[in-house]
Amino acid sequence: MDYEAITYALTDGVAVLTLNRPDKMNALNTQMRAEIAHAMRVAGDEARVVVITGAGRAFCAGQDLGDGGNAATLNMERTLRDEYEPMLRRIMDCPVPTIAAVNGAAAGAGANLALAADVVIASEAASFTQAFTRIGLIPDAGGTYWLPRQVGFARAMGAALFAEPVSAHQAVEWGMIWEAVAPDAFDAHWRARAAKLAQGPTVAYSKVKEALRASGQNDLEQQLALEARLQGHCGATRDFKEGVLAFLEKRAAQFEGR
Ligand code: T3D
Repeated sequence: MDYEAITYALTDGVAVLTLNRPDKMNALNTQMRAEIAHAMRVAGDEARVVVITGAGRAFCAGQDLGDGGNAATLNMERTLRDEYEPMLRRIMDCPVPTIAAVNGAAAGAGANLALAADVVIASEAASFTQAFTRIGLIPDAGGTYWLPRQVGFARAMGAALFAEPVSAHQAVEWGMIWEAVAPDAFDAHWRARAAKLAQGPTVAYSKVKEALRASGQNDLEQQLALEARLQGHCGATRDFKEGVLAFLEKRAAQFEGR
């Protein structure tokens, strides 16, 4: 597939998917959603980590409000079901770690696209805005799922009702994202984070994701059973053997990702 609304590059196991409509603050249109879903599938097959970032000064301004005709004729239920959901599922179900490298404003569905990634690293220039009620909508693209789980009910409700930008530092403080980095160090920082994950025990990372994402639905008994099953799988990998050997030999492990 030739991409128009994103760019995609794979280097040393790191797939970088860049939202690439900078003149529209990387707002999501039908084309971009399809391309993200496609690129996530490709990356899940060939990369050891996937980074989603934005070109220009914004990460993503959410739905392209000029796309698909006027507001009165939009079928938002269909768009969310047939376009947003498949895109978000590709991100959440990706077998390798995903990083949202949020370079600037993340608004509406753009904020919630970032929250669908496993790790969110933000520039201090970034902000997260549940902009939806400003235009008479509710948070979508997973926002009503992620927010209360990540930041608690009171903050989720306040963020949704007031629709004010949440700074990168506040987002860290709230537990919404992993870290905020000075703008001049941001690029090198997320690249180093991605490189570290690309050289790590890929099978274990995939099972970490499976276990943590299942924990919201499971009771303790189910979760302990899941951990035992997944650990059994990890224990059979070459990376586990290498990890233990490297520890005993007091050297850095050389993980192969299998
Ligand atoms: O269809 C459905 O299924 C519904 C789904 C809805 C999901 C949603 O995401 S609803 C929420 C949509 N998003 C927003 O309401 C956010 C709108 N944008 C902003 O709040 C701001 O643009 C930003 C905070 C992202 C950035 O602000 P700033 O001051 O840095 O830039 P700007 O001047 O506002 O925008 C620059 C250009 O990008 C401008 O175009 P122009 O005047 O230079 O030609 C602006 O119109 C355009 N732009 C920004 N956001 C969008 C957009 N164009 C289309 N859609 C956008 N969402």
